[in-house]
Amino acid sequence: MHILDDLTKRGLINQVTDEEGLRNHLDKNQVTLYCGFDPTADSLHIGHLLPILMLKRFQKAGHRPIALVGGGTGMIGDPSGRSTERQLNSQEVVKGYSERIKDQMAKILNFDEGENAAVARNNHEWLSEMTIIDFLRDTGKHFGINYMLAKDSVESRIENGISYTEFSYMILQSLDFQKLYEKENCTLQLGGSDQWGNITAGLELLRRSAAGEEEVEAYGLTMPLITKADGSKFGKTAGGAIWLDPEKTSPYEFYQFWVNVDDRDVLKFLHYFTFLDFEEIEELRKEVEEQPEKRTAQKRLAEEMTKIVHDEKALEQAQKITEALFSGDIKALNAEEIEQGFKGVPSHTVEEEGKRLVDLLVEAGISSSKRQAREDISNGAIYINGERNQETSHELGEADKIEGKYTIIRRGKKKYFFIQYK
Ligand code: 545
Repeated sequence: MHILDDLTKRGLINQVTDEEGLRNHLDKNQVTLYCGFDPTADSLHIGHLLPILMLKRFQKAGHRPIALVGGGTGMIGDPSGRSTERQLNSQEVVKGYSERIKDQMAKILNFDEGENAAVARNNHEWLSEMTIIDFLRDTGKHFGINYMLAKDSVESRIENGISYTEFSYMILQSLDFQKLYEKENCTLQLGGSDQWGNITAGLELLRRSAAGEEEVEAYGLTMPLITKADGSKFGKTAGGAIWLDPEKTSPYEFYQFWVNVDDRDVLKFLHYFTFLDFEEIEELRKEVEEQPEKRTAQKRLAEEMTKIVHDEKALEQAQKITEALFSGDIKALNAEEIEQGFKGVPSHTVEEEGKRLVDLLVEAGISSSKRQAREDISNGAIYINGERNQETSHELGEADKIEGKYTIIRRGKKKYFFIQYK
């Protein structure tokens, strides 16, 4: 299937500057394409996955993706899709973020193999070298003020105010396209729908600066904004954003995010985010219709996503934690798995050795009083690392610690508490 037909069928195309032209162009050439990511945070989150996977889809189809980190543009700030001026970060902060983001992309894209290996670029390389005089004479001349004022990103900010800094941003992104077009023969830029204005500004610069000298063939393509059936924002949970960095969102939490996707969204997300073929997605559609309670489609989505962003091992671990939490068999987990699985549950630190269980239950807020604690224990409501303990005189010892570090107390069916030691 033609890559554009595949993308259309998956619902991944929002706008293309010239679909027929791009189709022919892709048929005739190994196309070099790019998408840019400004280092505005120390990690990408799942909202950035779609464009990275899009680059990968083109790579799988034989084309050559460039992942551009905006070490230069990240110093300026894109006004697109924002109602207020950005806070500027220092050069060191932007540099640190840039490296981390590049490493994250390298985990998903193939940077080192084959003739169409993905390429990493950082626009700090050329933007930082440019002089203000060259910028205004060679590039600024091609941008009419009326054209710039009519862009959504600027127009929507006129009332609340926009600095000259952010106003100039589209010219910098355009310069990148020009640079990559000239140096890397890059002829396609991708982005989310918020990037349409910047992408078309770049195409405009390519044409104007070439004026008459050559026929410029280059294209822009944007992806849709990800929406959810319940109207809430995609990728945000009560605990915040779902990050790609395993230190910020553990692979278990990441896996769980996808397992919990609404039935009404799961097919769309399978199309958007996975490389599963349409036949398999069709099978999963039947599962959602016939046996939604099994969550087969969600589990498949969670599996694919955890493998793509983390790895096979992280997936197995996430599944193991899920299983242990479901069956209550906490002893099956090691300390690191305990950390992943119980992040966010109420926690308590025990200061001294030989603590009595009754006292711990009260101190940790598990039972409301000593009397209640004794009752909970003798009633069989208290579990230590998944095993019921009905001994009211029990003292916590080494045998109750997982790898000498943690104890998981459960009260009733599923109220968990995380105990650490000093
Ligand atoms: C810079 C220089 C270029 C081309 C593009 C850029 C970046 C672009 C932009 N993109 C967004 C972004 O978000 C922060 C990511 C890292 C924490 O601002 N001007 O950098 C997002 N982008 C991916 C998609 C997007 C967009 O990285 O395009 O739509 C989100 O899905 O918002 O030469």
